[in-house]
Amino acid sequence: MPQKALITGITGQTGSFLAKHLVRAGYEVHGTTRSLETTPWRLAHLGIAGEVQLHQLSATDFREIDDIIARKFDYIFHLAAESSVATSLKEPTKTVTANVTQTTAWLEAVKNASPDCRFFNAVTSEVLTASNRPLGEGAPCSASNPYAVTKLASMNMAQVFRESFDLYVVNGLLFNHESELRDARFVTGKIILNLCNLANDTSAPAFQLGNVLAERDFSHAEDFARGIASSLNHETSQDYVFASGTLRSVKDFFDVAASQLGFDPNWTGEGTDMVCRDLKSGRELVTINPEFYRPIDEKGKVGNPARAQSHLDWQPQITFAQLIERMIAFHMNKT
Ligand code: F7E
Repeated sequence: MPQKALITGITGQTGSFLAKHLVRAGYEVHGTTRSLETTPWRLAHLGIAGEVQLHQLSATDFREIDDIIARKFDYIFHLAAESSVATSLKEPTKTVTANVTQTTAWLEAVKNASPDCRFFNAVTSEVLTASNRPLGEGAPCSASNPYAVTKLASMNMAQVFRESFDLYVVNGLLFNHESELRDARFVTGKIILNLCNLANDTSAPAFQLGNVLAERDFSHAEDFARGIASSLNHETSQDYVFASGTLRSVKDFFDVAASQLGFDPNWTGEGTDMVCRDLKSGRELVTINPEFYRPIDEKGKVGNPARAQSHLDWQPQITFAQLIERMIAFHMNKT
């Protein structure tokens, strides 16, 4: 009998890579999605749309969870969430429902109906307090936006269920993970989409970014999918940080992408007057719009994935440059 896994949010970026990993490893893979009508384009792109069983689950009403969990899974990977910080600032109440209420509903269902099922909860580096040191699992926590507040609550809830009810529950503290399946709500997807347009269309106007000096610890989501899968196969359940261990600015990401596309990016000005031009053509590539700044954009944080490396034998395999190459290849082949 194959192992049965359920991925909530299977049609998202990380859910899709995880589904592919589990399908290839021989699992029977199920997933929840908000709508069965929209085409799961990421699953189709990865060639596994026909190999997973989808179940509809609303983002606000979780009564269907009892029916879904009655199918008895060995593993549940809970990835469904409102994952954009910018959206959480506009819709905090919806974000609480999607991220806190939904996680609690799943934990409660596991406890009541399927206590042997192993449960992974996707958390975020946003809950870790910035420090000059690389951040591991025991690092102090705090939150500076609604998304982080909800993820901190969801992590605490999962820990309470693990400790109070003896459940196998893992929180994954995921630093930024990007890929060719990233959409333009996130800065990497936005940069690649717009730079590819500029490369394909010499009359395309410059685009706008916010705080390009913000720093993040970027990885490829496919690397995280392998780690997430392994985290439910360890002897004991505990939390894991997944990260590359290297800090880069948004500007670094932009510069590498622009160079890979044949531009020669050159930045001038400061703050919101920063502009990047292509030195070869003199063309303006990007300007800054304060509208895309966050009320609080924390200092860069770098992750320490030592526990995942030693317990799960996990290592990221895709470099920063390869991540960007894959994103560009995907967009250039589409256009
Ligand atoms: O912002 C800056 C922005 O929205 C990255 C999610 O997966 O990782 C992700 O959250 C940085 C921020 O991702 C624009 O101010 C500049 O400093 O791509 P982002 P995020 O907020 O880091 C964490 C770990 C998660 O858990 C989340 O789910 O880029 N930035 N200019 C911009 N950001 C956006 N979106 N758009 C801009 O134009």
